Amino acid sequence: MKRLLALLATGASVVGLTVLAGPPARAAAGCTAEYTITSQWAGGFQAGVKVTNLGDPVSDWTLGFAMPDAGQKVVQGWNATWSQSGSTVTAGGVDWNRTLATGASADLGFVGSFMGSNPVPTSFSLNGVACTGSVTDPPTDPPATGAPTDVNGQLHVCGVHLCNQYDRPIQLRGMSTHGIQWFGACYGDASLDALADDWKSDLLRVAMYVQEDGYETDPDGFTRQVNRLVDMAEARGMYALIDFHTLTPGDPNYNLDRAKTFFSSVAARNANKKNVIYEIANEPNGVSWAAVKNYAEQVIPVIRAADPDAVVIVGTRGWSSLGVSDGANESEVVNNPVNATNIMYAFHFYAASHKDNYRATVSRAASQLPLFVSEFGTVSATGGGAVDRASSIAWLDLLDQLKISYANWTFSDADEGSAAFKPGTCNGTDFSSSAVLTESGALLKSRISTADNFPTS
Ligand code: IDC
Repeated sequence: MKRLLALLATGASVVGLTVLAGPPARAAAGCTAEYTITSQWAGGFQAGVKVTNLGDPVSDWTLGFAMPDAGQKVVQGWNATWSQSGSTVTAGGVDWNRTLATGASADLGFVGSFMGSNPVPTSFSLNGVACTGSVTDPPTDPPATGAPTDVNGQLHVCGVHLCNQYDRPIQLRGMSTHGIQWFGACYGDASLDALADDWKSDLLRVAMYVQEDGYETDPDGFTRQVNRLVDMAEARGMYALIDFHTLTPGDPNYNLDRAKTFFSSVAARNANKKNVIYEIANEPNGVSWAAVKNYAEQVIPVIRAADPDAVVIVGTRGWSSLGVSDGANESEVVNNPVNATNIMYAFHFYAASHKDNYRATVSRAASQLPLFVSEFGTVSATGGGAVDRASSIAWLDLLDQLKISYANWTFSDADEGSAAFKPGTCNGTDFSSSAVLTESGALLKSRISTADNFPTS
């Protein structure tokens, strides 16, 4: 069952209303609702609502609001059970956000039909009590023109979001290389032109394996290759995510000295660039969060000493699953965060293997931790098998809704389902036609190449 999607036919009347217990009689109540139109097109729009409970904790909730025009309909919503009667919209909590502590928020969203001339709903209420505070108007900025790095400049973390030079949340959408020790032929001028110009990718993740014939075999050579790709991304206006691709062994401390050597070098060399983000450990596995945190707290100061203002991404337990693949969850990070600022936590998923419970974790964790999906696949966790379209789309919709940045595994012609190009493509010169794309590549290109929505003020 797709718990994230509550489908409503356009024009439906009340469907699936949850019966709700309101707050106890004299309980303090109150809320804020932040409404943001995340994108719009002819005939429709997508909106997010962040509702924050300002009153006593609630164990169940209903959000109500009025569409400004009864012609506006919720077509498909997520992270709540949605219904609509006339212009009145009702959203009820679902398993993973039903309980809201004082000060806690739930992020919901929906696709609506027909924008109308007045796009801002009114009369937000939580369990019948009117919400005060901000209702965010849709962004009035003209669509930003220019390359992603030109529009956004130096990035930083603000709250749980990745923010641009205007201190506004943004989402970066892009692709990860495969192991650069194997697929160098895929990262030349022509393929990166296609990534920037045709795919309109915002970022390139540079996956530098440490083992498996990677960095440990030739530190200087791999450092040069990474720097070359940083420059190629910069020349095309894309962010570059430098991924220290630890995988086996899973304890990043095994590579601590290598990490210090590598990051002190690349951070010094790229300190003045605005397009670099550092990812210090791809996928810790078979290791405790405490050990990962210890590693991070030794590597981050090395980066800061050379490049003080760059965003750093920290891998998480259980192959960067926030611990879920080890039977844990995000609370171990929430309760024991890395002692550093301007950092985000990695969350990785493979859509055919990781579904509702992983999405529920991300939905929950996203209001507490800055998350960056620095790697994900549309297939199984082996990197192969069939594309799981439904799960991939549910994931991508959720990431868009939450403004979580992502990089897809892989921008390569590897002979496996996760690769974007058909085998042999990187020996040729065509990286632009649809003929060279796999099913995964076609899906990702269609998602990444849509217009960005970067605020400019
Ligand atoms: C896979 C590659 C595959 C390679 C294998 C071992 O797709 O060609 O043989 O690594 O190096 C990850 C890892 C990523 C994996 C990917 C798919 O970060 O290195 O790539 N995956 O298995 N985590 C979950 C899945």
